[in-house]
Amino acid sequence: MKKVAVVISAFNCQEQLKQLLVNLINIQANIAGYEFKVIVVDDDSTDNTYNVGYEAGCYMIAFGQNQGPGLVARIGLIKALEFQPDFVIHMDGDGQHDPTFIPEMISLLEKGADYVICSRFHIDSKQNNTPQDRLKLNREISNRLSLALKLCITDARSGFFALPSAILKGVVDVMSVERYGYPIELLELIWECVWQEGRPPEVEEIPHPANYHISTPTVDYSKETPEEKQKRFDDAYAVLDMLSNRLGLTI
Ligand SMILES: Nc1nc2c(ncn2[C@@H]2O[C@H](COP(=O)(O)OP(=O)(O)OP(=O)(O)O)[C@@H](O)[C@H]2O)c(=O)[nH]1
Ligand SMILES: [Mg+2]
Repeated sequence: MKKVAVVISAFNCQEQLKQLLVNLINIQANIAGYEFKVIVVDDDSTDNTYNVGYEAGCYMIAFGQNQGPGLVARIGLIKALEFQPDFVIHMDGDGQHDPTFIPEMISLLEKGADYVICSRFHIDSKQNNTPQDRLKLNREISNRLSLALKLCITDARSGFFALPSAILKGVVDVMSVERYGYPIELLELIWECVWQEGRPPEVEEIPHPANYHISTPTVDYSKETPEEKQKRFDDAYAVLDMLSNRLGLTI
């Protein structure tokens, strides 16, 4: 039986996480031949997020203080490898990501993909209240990265992705982005890691709805302040700058 580790980054999203875990159990029951391990990384939530994961039987990681999205994801990915899975999937616990895409992700990995992204900005992705600033940010970041790396990516910031453990092992120790934008660095690290094997990376995207109609106690896109929006922009462009310096390229 093959093993899949699912890492869920969670921050103050008790209701969304509860529903996600119910949906995940149904999906697991319908995929034969895979054993799942679900790891929830709780970024010091002040609501019942920890207990929701614990009571559903997830492996729980918690901290005494808030770490930020990039660090939380990396800690979860490192822990996932300890369970010796064949594949690792990361998703957000805030309700933006739909686990019914997991079988398709696994199927693409089985066919040899090095990285599978559920893209919220694919031409076929349904937009649900997507703020204009997110469309602009993701379009620009994804276009610039695609040009520099000769890839065809529409959502370089997606936190819903899957990869083989063998690839993750080669990159997880050097992931350095602690805040937003960590998937941009992860994609570049995978690209480098695979090219070092002497072959072009196989990156696949699955169109996934852009769910910006959700709201949690900490995420409500309709009430987001200009400062909160700016944080996403600043973090993403800081990652592009760092990668440009690292690669000696203009991204
Ligand atoms: N907002 C926030 N999310 C966190 C934090 N730590 C972990 N997370 C998790 O990080 C995930 C991604 O956060 P989002 O704010 O949705 O960021 P994003 O998906 O990269 O970008 P958008 O959805 O376009 O805003 C969420 O599921 C959170 O549970 C934190 O300190 N703040
Ligand atoms: Mg999100």
